[in-house]
Amino acid sequence: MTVCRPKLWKYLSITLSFVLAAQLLSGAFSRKFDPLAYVMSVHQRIPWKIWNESLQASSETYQMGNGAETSAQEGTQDSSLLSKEKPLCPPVPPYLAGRLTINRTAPSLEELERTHPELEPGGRYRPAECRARHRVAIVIPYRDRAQHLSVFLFHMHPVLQRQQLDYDIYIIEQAGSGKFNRAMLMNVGALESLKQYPYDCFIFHDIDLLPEDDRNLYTCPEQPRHMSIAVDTLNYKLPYENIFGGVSALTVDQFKQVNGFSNSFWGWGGEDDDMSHRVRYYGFFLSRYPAHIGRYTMLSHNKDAPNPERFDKLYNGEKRFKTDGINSIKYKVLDIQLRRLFTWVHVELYPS
Ligand SMILES: *[C@@H]1O[C@H](CO)[C@@H](O)[C@H](O)[C@H]1NC(C)=O
Ligand SMILES: [Mn+2]
Repeated sequence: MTVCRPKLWKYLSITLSFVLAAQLLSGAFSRKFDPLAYVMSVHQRIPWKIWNESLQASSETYQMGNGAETSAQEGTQDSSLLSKEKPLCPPVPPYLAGRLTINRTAPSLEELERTHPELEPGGRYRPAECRARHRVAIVIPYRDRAQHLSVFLFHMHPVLQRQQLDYDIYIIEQAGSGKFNRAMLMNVGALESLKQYPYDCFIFHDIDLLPEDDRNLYTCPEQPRHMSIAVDTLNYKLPYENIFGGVSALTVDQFKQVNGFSNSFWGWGGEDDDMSHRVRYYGFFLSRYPAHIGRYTMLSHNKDAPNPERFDKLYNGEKRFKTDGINSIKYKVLDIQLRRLFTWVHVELYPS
């Protein structure tokens, strides 16, 4: 007995440590990987963190940092004379205001045009002081919302300019009085904007949503980014986890990989959830800024009748991802105008 006891302890401790190790390992593997939490913890916190730092940084440090960055970038980036003269813009713009007040009484479009001499024809803007890091097409599906248009432009141009983006706003207006097809209009906006300029990404934007915080950066996302997280009319709460409607950002490559939006959602609803499926089906995941940054005010309007077919379309959507999208869209551009504050695309949509 006395000889056995140390052996018994040895066996016991070995067995125990095996059990413990196995438990730890299985625990690590069985825990569900939550890509959203991952992005929030690693990538999406970065803008907020740098913002805190940039609050303390003076404009001199911003310029110094910038100069160093440019000299390293030169030669590898494009070699045009213009881009060599300008430093690359800082990762976090120094002009941000943080929380914004929403002004729902905008001047008329004519008046607004006079206050934006900095815009090139078609509403194009690039920062004068530096080379933008992101070329962004803001794509807005549109019909019968003249009262929202001026409020939106009044609010958005200053925000996007403080964010030092190379951007343009595309108002994609559906012709006729047939059922509205938001998703097709966004496909058209993406395709038509790329004919004009080599954008890096698209931000698909409902015209009735206004960001309440300019730290909500309209930059190109690493993973498809849902931006309208906390909307005032929804008590600033995310209604469900995989929502992708309202305001969302995709790079040109991501958009092409998922074949754009479905063309088969006529009437209100469903197309954004279909896009959410597409994005995850093709191996991307949804990213989001923190909820206190992704806040929006929604302008009021009469709600359209929901499309009763949307659930069926959603349910069998996966079968159509490869055949229903930018590779099958049918539309005709009736007019395209470079207006002072935006590029206007008037388009007729056809079922495909
Ligand atoms: C909202 O904008 C209008 C038009 O520019 C201006 O007259 C008004 O003072 C603004 N209201 C507030 C509360 O800032
Ligand atoms: Mn709406």
